[in-house]
Amino acid sequence: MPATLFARACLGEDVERVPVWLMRQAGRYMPEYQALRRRAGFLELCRDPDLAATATLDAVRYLDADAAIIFSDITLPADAMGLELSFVPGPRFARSVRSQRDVDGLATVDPARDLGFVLEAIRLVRAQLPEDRSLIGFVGAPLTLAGYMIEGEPTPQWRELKRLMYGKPEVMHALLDRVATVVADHAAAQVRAGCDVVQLFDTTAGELAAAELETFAFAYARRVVDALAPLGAPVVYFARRIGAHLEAAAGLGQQVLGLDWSVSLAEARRRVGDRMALMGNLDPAVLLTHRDEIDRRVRAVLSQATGPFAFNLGHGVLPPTPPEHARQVIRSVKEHGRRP
Ligand code: 1CP
Repeated sequence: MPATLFARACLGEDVERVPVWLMRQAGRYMPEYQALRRRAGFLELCRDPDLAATATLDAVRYLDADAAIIFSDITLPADAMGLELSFVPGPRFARSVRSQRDVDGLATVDPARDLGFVLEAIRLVRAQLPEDRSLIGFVGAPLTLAGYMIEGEPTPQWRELKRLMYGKPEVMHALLDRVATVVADHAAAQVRAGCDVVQLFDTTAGELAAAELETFAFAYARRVVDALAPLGAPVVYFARRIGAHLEAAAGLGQQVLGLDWSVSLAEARRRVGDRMALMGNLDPAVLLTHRDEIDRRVRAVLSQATGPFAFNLGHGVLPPTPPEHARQVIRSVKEHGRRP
């Protein structure tokens, strides 16, 4: 199968148009998704390959995006490790991990056995997705997934994560080591099942103090990138609020650095050099305005983007976004993102 527009941009090739997809493109802003959710809970959707494939395909078809992203969640591998996940409506684990005993009690994960529903959904999507669209597999980066496992649920300040990191660094490393193995295996299995690009979500990395980033975030993300390298699928490393550490965040061996709106693409390009592909970074709140404003802001992002680039939002589509506005982003990028 020839590489898609998005995969080629990820690999740093000159492409005829800037490719575009949207983080959380299969989510609550879409009426089709809301209809699926009336039939099934979020976890049921994730665990039913037919429904997960439908959610994935509905979004890419509605938007006419250059990539589909498999409908799943970063927290599922932690459920497979035995933490018992529920969504209420955000993720919550019945148990959290705060001691060496807790780490020792984590189950080992075989992706085919324990997360086979994700792999089956990938195969179903692949069978129906046009060949010129990418199918993106994803995992949480070790720090971000470990953060949820320590806290048990999303928290604003990640206090338990930091208490463990500063207070018992050896336990933190033991946990990150286990998580890195699980997410690397899961990501590799997604590529083997049919994904041609992998995204590593390190949403929480930007919360760490500068002195801790390399040791607790980047070193483990690099392990996942290294494990994927032999498979040949480009890897996007996405982090939030990482503007102060762009050079380091670009140095994980990945092909693409995904950015939020806290740093301009022009500055990012100056600091990471010409070769690394960038992805981002429109503020998703722009989609709450109106179509002319969206078009103007898309052009502003495009005008800053030199070198290998894929358009995205700086974080997920917000649930109150009018669906037509999400579609406007794609349309504007296709109209204004042609390159000579
Ligand atoms: O229907 C619902 O109420 C569930 C909403 C929802 C959806 C659609 C959640 C809950 N997760 C998802 C799917 C999801 N999650 C995708 C699917 C594909 C797509 O992008 O279309 C992806 C890539 C994720 C990744 C994810 N989940 C991240 C990393 C990226 C990010 O948004 O920061 C994180 C941190 C999660 C955890 C999570 N899942 C859901 C919630 C509410 C949370 C907590 C964090 C948050 O509020 O975003």
